[in-house]
Amino acid sequence: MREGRSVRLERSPGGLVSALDPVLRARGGTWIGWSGLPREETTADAALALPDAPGVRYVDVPLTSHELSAYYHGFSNRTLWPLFHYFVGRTEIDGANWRVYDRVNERFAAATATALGDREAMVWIHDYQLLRAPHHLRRLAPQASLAFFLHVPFPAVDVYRLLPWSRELLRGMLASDHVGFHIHRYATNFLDSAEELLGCTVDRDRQLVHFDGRAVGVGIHPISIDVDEAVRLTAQVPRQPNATRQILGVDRLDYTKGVIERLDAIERLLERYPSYRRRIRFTQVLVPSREHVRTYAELKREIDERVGRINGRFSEDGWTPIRYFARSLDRAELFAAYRGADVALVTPLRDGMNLVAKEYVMSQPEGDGVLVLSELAGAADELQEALMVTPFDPDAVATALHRALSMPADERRARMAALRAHVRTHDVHAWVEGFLRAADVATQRPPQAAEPRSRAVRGRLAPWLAERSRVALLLDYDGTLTPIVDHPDRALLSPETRAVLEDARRNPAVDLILVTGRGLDDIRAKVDIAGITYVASHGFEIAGPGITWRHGAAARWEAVVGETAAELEALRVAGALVERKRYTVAFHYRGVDPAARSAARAAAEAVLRKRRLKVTDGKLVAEGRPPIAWDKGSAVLWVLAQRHGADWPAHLRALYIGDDVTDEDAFRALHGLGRSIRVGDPRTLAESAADEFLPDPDAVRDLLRWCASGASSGQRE
Ligand code: GDG
Repeated sequence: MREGRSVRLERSPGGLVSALDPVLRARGGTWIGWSGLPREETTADAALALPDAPGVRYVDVPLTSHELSAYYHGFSNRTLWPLFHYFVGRTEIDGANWRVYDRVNERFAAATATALGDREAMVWIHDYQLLRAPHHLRRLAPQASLAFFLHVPFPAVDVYRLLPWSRELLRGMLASDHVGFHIHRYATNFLDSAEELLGCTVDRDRQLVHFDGRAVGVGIHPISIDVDEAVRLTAQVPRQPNATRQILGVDRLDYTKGVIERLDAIERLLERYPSYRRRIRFTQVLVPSREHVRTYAELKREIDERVGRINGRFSEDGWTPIRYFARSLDRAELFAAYRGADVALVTPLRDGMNLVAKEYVMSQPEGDGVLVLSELAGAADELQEALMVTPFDPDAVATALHRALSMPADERRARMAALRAHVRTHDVHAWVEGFLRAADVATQRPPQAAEPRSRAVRGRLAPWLAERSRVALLLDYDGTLTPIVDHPDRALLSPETRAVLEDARRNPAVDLILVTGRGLDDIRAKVDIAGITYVASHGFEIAGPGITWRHGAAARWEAVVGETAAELEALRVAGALVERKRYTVAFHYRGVDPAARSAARAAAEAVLRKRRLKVTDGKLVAEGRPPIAWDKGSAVLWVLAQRHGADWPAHLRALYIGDDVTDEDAFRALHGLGRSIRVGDPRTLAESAADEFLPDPDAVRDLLRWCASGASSGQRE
């Protein structure tokens, strides 16, 4: 809340805050979030505190209005929210919003890393606005244990995969040690997605996903309410018998909550059962929410009109069927409304959990109220004694309402007693404890070694490889077959890797192709194994059995490249190394003092650009190459067609392994045609088109040994 230009803390409505606030107060901790106001309108306060919660620190992550609109109103609320609730038609796809979302998630992770320092604390990340935060935080604070809870549904894989960024978001969540959902169905959907979209090995008995060398726990933790608060607030309300039977709906303004459909059901009830006229009243509390999103303003207008129309149609002297509060009530007023309701109508079209249903149950100590509940709310899994309805059908809801209003007292009390017993023993404290216990177990699980990682990749590749009799292994050199070292001359094959390559070379079912940014003479001298094909100089020169080829246009740049190399050398940057190749020139700044690296890189880039060379960044190397639309991807497709015919995919599998951004061109070119593996840690890579990941050159060698030995016989694991 604004107070002048500073921020005053205020409790906001909504399930999450209602659930966590009491817990954080009881245990102490730091709450990291956004204040609710754009950065431009506030002065920054490092950490805030509430007078009645001295043990809790609140850290504000400021967001500009642009970020707010792209990250929060945009990607969170117009992309993820509708899709996760199965409103596919309302889902907006906008790459710019996605990029801001990821960046803001990174900022939340950075603020968390700062708050953590080097403490090994647990970080509990909440909800769909922060799906990428675990990914960034694992990199920034590797010592922390990360737990994630999703408050909304996780949709079925066929819906989830409509998102162009489904894989990045999954990787984001899987960077956690433990991921929690409200109900079994969401957890199953998540496991299905990890398996299908990322090819993860999933252990369904133990609810584990093997990802990135770790086993990520997946748990079912249905959120609940502060039962003590509910009991206390209920006790403050005197019980008054109602002359008019009261029906109540309480929702945040949202199309997922089914308010329009609910109003239709009320109308249907009054049409079909005229005897209820003058005898019932429906009260709808609608808490304002997301008013900046256009569709919410439209929904509000539609609800206003619908209430007006129904009241206009049925009102009689001294009686209107619908009472409507389009505002937030305070907690006491809210519980007074619950307490006085004979029927609670909780009919979301889709809802992660729905806490209103549980609050209503705890407001009925005499057990006389009836809960009508949508079977599409997560709460339906637990609150099975409610009257279940399918919320899209106003007739069915009207029928259920009639049944609720005419239900005998014995049935009402039996149902309510069972519901109350469940909620009383499954309150928010039980939720937090259950979640934290599961997260602790997940954190203590030992990490998996690199060897099983290559085994998992092998397991996924085996059936695919088995479908063809031959395989082309397309291998990058530096960082893939050899570790990255200080000087390119010192990057040599280990005897083990050399032996594996020689074995592969001898296997007639394997075609070995090396793909490198190095010049042809250089790579040939380093590898020196007869019968290998070399795609050198980023594809500008290719040679091997039966092929000697150079890119014609590239040859015309040789002189420019030479002059550029001389100019880079003339910069005389201490510690830098200029590697002059035939068609490209590389400026290595690994040896430069870290503080001076970015200036050194900028100076080199300026020279390269002046010469009109295309600049690509590798691992502490900036490379200039001719501005020709030809890269490792185009070269690889060309060489495969040369060696195996234009129809090569019909009889050959192509497997590309690389570690660098320039390899991404090949990953993209081969996408769907072959498979690709990127060497590195997917948590620290911005984006990759690779199908699989391996941690380091040792794991690559391990995989190659398996390919080299089994390819001809087809006897793979
Ligand atoms: C998300 C998921 C999931 C309501 N009106 C007032 C008011 N409230 C409080 C209620 C309740 C909370 O807001 C609403 O919780 P819900 O669970 O119904 O819904 P979402 O806000 O959509 O929350 C949901 C939840 O996260 C928790 O995981 O259940 O599925 O969508 O606690 O009491 N509070 C006050 N005045 C009101 O007028 N003070």
